[in-house]
Amino acid sequence: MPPTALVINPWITDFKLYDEWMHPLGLYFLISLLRHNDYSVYYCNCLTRDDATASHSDATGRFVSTKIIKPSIYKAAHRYYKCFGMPEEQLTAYLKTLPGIDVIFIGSAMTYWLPGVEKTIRTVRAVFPTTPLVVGGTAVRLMPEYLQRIFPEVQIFSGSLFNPQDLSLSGTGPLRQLSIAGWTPDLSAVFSQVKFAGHGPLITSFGCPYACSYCASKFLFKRFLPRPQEIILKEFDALVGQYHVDHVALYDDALLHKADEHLLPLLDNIIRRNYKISIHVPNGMHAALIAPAIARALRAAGFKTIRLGYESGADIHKKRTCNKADKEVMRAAVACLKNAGFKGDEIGAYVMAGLPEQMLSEVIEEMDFVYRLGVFTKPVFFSPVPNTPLFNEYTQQFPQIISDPLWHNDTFFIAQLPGWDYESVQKARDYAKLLNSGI
Ligand code: B12
Ligand code: SF4
Repeated sequence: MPPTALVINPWITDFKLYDEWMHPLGLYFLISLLRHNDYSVYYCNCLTRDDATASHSDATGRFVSTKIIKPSIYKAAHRYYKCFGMPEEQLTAYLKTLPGIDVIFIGSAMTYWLPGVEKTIRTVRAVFPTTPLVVGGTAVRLMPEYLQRIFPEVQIFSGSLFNPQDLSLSGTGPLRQLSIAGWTPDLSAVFSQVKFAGHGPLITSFGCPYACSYCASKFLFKRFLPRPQEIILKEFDALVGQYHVDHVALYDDALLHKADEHLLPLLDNIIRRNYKISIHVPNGMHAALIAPAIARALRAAGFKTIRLGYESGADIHKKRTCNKADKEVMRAAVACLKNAGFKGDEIGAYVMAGLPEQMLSEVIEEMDFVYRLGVFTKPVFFSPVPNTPLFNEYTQQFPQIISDPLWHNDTFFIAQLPGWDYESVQKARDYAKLLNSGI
């Protein structure tokens, strides 16, 4: 009998959550590795979509959710706090249908969603009290000690599956027995276990050569690593051809890095396939790397959502971040995209709020600038991410961020900064909405 594993995408606890092409990509790689090691895998996605809310134009939508008690530190926020995903009884009932399970794996994403992981572990433990349980993913990589303190018997995996050393150093538990020898991290076969809500994920590279002060990319992936083209295309063909996904989201940190060697040849192949699908890039792209040939290829390949990482054009903040894009660079990038045929409402620029000493008036100015470019303004409220320089800087002012992941919540943290409160955050949100209605 092959060993059996249960892989769970946990609940998310937050004020808001919208399914803009969300997938637990790390768990898909884990399933691929488990299958390579002859495991028979059960996959449970707690994040059930509310089908009635699906958008026909881009397959985004809401998740099923339940209002829950707000943690006391959030009491000043006049918003509901929710648990996103299937009701607890549904998960328990599902778990009870399973045969003997040898090992359980649970993922994690944002650090401030860790209470959702905690709730998932408790629910799973009520049905499987002694089965070995491993938790991995971005949040535990960034903050391994938080769950370990609550669940000393759970194995916390703070490494990468692609690194054999991380697996071999992971104690004596089930991970140590997994072998990556001969493993091709190819998700096309794993997709048979995914229930798609009209959209699918694709990642063409890991890591990023830049080092923005607010971003953990360098900590999570030491260097930029493109994936083999034939595997990406195999996954793309599976998503579109086999699973009839009309919307594909790209998860790369640095999609345009070395585009001549990597993205452009890939897009050539995608264009040749002539699929009638839309491609979305929810992460900010590097505006400085948008060139006419790239913009034309993105257009021809069916890209419909383009996001540019602008953050702030103000000198004081540019120096403190990584000077990704100034106003001139943004103007040139938007002109290039528009010349290639993109409309203003297909392009968005991320404007960051919550940088040290930044005031609402500056954020409003940045938004006005983006509006004048004729593209959507996408405000991003700073989330302090462990193992980043800006996180370290903020620990002087807010030592709580070291041990309490709830402090990292993008809705909460900014309201604690001098000059900001929940009202000013709402003003920024409303202002962006107003500007966007004119695009
Ligand atoms: C794609 C992405 C998004 C996407 C979608 C994410 C999704 N899952 O659906 C979008 C654009 C929606 C997004 C949004 C945001 N994001 Co984001 N995002 C990412 C990004 C670039 C990649 C994540 C990913 O899929 N990587 C690829 C997979 C393969 O890697 P992985 O999950 O780590 O998995 C590996 C291992 O961890 C392991 N593994 C994974 N799971 C498990 C489980 C087990 C059991 C085991 C053993 C192993 C294992 O296996 C994999 C291979 O080694 C990361 C940065 C990064 N480089 O990781 C930021 C990142 C996670 N995001 C971040 C932030 C700040 C945000 C936003 C808050 C930004 C904002 N202020 O608006 C929003 C909020 C999201 C929301 N919905 O409210 C932060 C984290 C913040 C935090 N405090 O935790 C990150 C780290 C970027 C950063 N700034 O440093 N994001
Ligand atoms: S914010 Fe973007 S450009 Fe900066 S380090 Fe992170 S992934 Fe790279």
